[in-house]
Amino acid sequence: RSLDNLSLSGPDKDPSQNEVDVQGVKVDDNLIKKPSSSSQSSAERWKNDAERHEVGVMPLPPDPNGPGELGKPFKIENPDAKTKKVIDDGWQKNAFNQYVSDLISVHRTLPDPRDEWCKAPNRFLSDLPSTSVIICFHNEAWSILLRTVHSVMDRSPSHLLKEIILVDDASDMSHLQEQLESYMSKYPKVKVVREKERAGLIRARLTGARHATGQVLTYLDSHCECTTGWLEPLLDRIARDRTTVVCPVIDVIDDDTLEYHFRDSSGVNVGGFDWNLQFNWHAIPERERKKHNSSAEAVATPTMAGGLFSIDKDFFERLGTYDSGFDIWGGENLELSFKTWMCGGTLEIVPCSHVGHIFRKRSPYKWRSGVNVLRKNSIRLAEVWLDDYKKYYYDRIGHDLGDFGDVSSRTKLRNDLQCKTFKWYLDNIYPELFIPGEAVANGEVRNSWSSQCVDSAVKADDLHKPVGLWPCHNQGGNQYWMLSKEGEIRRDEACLDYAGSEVILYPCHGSKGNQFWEYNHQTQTMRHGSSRKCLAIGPNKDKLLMEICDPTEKRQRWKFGSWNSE
Ligand code: LR7
Ligand code: MN
Repeated sequence: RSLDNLSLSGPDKDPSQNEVDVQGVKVDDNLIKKPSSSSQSSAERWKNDAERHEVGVMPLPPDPNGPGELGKPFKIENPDAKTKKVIDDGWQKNAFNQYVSDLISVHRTLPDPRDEWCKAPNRFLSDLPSTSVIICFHNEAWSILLRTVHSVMDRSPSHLLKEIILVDDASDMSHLQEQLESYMSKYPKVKVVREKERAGLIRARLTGARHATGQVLTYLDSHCECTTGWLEPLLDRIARDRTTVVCPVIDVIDDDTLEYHFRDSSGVNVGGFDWNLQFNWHAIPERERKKHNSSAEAVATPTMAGGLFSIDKDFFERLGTYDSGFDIWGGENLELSFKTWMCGGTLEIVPCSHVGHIFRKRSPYKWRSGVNVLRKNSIRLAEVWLDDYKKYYYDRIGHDLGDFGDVSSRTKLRNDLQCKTFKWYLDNIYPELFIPGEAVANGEVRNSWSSQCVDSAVKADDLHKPVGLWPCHNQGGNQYWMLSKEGEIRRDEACLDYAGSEVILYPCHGSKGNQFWEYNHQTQTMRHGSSRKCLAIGPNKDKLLMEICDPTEKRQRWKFGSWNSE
């Protein structure tokens, strides 16, 4: 059998016709499973099907009763040793369960996630611009990439989908090198573009944009699934105003079972960021909620997550696309968010549009060695867009900027476009953000007797856990704290909190009580609000304690990095 006479049976074809999808090269016929016969359950059909994975992935034909259909979870129960090894390899390579993905049809069905509001007649303009969908990837799993592409083709109105541009960012996985063109040649709308050398996500996206012929660019990560009606609501917002940049609601596809978790309109979040220049999610603020009659209407968002959005091609160019000095990954989402708002546009999340994304817990691919790529990207971002506020980011990274390259052309762009200030952006678009300059004191919280500093990361995983201690290092990071006017000791949205047992990190609530700390400059003690006890370090210098205040006790003496003038 040669590859040429095998073709994929799309959803338009009758799945019962005995056609088998094979893209593996060294395929033994015995290993190819035929589409399900009614007597066999899908679970049985694929159980311990480890061999299939060793010969490369063959996309499965549609099967209404197959695993993962309707977005349901698929679990491999009690795999034998051989299968377990294949599962582990898949995790290792991709940081998600590739084995499970390989057993789910690349055309699997998903429920329609849309709010009734979205389905009203004439909800969207009838004359919408067409879009080029651009998907960049570096070493993406075959079945995951195909499912992304098919979900676009299967669920986008043909006249709105100008093309799909796959930008291969110098992958070395053999399925991507050897089988991509032959597979995609069956789909005239799909174009494959190759980077000769690793360009990084951001420059790969720019390559995609150069090849695009649609009026609107739509970017997706390479492990996504688009749901019914995802495209029209995005294009509608852009058709009404070319300077509106839009993101779908990003639903979670489970990294282990590939279950599709829908987020209904009431659970929609908007994007923010913290002073590490890291993106984060928030509930829609009241000021924005009040503007809408239905929770399905598009909402303004201060920032975008980065991977999934549509933008008018001309507007993207007017904004100077991305900073091509950004390497590999990161920072580009905030750059585009800030300049969209500051240079005359609007950024929105569109609850009628849902796209699933596999969130990974680690990055599976190689980064450049020897440079902190993300930090360098963020410094370029801060230099160009943050005005004086950049110092708050630099406080976090210990003011060590290193060589971040030349940003003069980006600064010129900002001046030429006469964009508004970052202060305008914070006051008008993101008033919820805590501004470190409004803190009473900031920097390290040092125990004067031991030279230990309060030290904790404040990621979601660190909340509700005891606050740590570490020798003071004077580099910001996990030792950077702020004493707010309200008496909180905080970093971003995490506050030191004491409820009678240990001093922990807790989301700031703004109502004093367990998060209220009162510093006494004379005695250097830090008295806690509700308990009236004082913060101390244990005699072994290894943990925080709360003790009856005693100004003669050296273990209760603390110093803040610096005090802001009042
Ligand atoms: O060198 C590279 N070349 C690439 O083409 C590195 C990565 N890539 C591709 C990669 O194959 C993937 O398709 O770039 C895409 C994004 O990388 P991921 O999926 O490893 O990272 P992520 O999902 O955490 O990425 C989020 O942040 C990135 C950097 O800022 C990009 O903006 C991603 O597009 C973005 N993803 C999303 O917004 C989806 C929702 C995640 C959240 C929050
Ligand atoms: Mn991703």
